[in-house]
Amino acid sequence: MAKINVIGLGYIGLPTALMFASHGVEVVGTDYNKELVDTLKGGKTTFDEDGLDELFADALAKGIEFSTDYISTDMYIVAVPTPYDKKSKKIDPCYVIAAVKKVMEVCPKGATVVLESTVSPGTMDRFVRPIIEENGFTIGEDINLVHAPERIIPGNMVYELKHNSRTIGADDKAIGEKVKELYHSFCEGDIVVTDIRTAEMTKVVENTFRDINIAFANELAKICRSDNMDVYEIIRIANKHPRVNILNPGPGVGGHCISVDPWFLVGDYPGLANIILAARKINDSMPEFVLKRISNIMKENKITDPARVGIYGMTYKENVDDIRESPTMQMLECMEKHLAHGVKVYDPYVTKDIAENQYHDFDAFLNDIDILVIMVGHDEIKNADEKIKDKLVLDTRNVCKLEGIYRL
Ligand code: SAJ
Repeated sequence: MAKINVIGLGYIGLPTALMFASHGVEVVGTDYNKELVDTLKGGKTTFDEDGLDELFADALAKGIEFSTDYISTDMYIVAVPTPYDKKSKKIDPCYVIAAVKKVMEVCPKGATVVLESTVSPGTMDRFVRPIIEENGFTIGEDINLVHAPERIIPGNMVYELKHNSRTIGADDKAIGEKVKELYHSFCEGDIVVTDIRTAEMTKVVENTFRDINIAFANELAKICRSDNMDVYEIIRIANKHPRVNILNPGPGVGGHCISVDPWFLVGDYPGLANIILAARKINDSMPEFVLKRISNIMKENKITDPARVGIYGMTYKENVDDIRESPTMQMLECMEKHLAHGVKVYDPYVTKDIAENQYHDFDAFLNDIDILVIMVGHDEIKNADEKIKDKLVLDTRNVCKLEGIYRL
């Protein structure tokens, strides 16, 4: 079997590298972050995820290596971040470009470069192919190019890596089939081989579909709030229809995927991506909507001191430790602008001090507040009714079973 060099050991690259290694593929995982590589070499994983530690132990036993160097081999899997430029709304391919340039410095002729990172349609043509050609390689002869976008969901990554179906985009079907076989070393799902542009677009479409559907739920929440209707009861009943499946309203859409990828389409297809843009705006407006709810609840209960308000949950969703683009962090920023200083913050998954007035103990946090705002439905809060029953609760995730509390 091929020896592969996985570039980028973050939320996607690390589990993917471990999964390959634990299924008998020789793997070197590379990341430019020395501290991260040293942690992995020291036998520790770098984030929390169900089953990750067990997978790590297995991969270590099978001989996975970690390095800050790129190695010379015939298969590269690139899994680096792909943010968007906030002004142009287009993809910022700087990490992809840097990684592919580094691969070009060490790769032999005949190597296959697989990009796993989510990219806007056309990124491979516009940014990746020119780098390969500038290095004197002919694509299809000297270097094979593949796009194999990941589909795993944080919180259930290890399971989904194994069981999800996947897409592989390749110029050459035979190369696509070869890469498909490699992924089948661990992936039990169906693997579809197509062309690169289709694979790029399909991945972005999947996340955009979810963003639009969440935006619909969030818009319903706003409509229902404005006219005193119970959005949760309405969704619960509507979803009994065989062709209706409305998602959950919430305090906003965070994470590095769903809140980012739809912007690629808005940036590249202005004037065409209209529903997509509207959905992004609705989801981005939710942290401020929650802030207004808090302000009204404070007025209603004659509480004037923001320091009596406690924000529960800083991560972008439940039972993960990832705070990227999180609604809570956006709401805290918004509070800063409105000079609402002093709110208390707590998240059982965030152990580093990253916000003012952040607590690391649930009981101490509860002790110092009157209003509890649930921004993330971690398991801890789902099972805390007894502890929080004397507080004024605003539950933006509909996870609390107490009666008479405030909801979105
Ligand atoms: N959210 C809601 N209401 C819902 C569902 C989600 O408000 O009903 C919020 C979450 O709280 C979170 C955000 O949306 O803030 C996104 O969370 P998510 O669980 O929907 O998705 P991600 O970002 O963790 O992972 C997504 C997945 N894509 C799809 O489901 C189409 C995953 O399969 C992708 O691999 C991942 O993006 C990615 O890396 O692209």
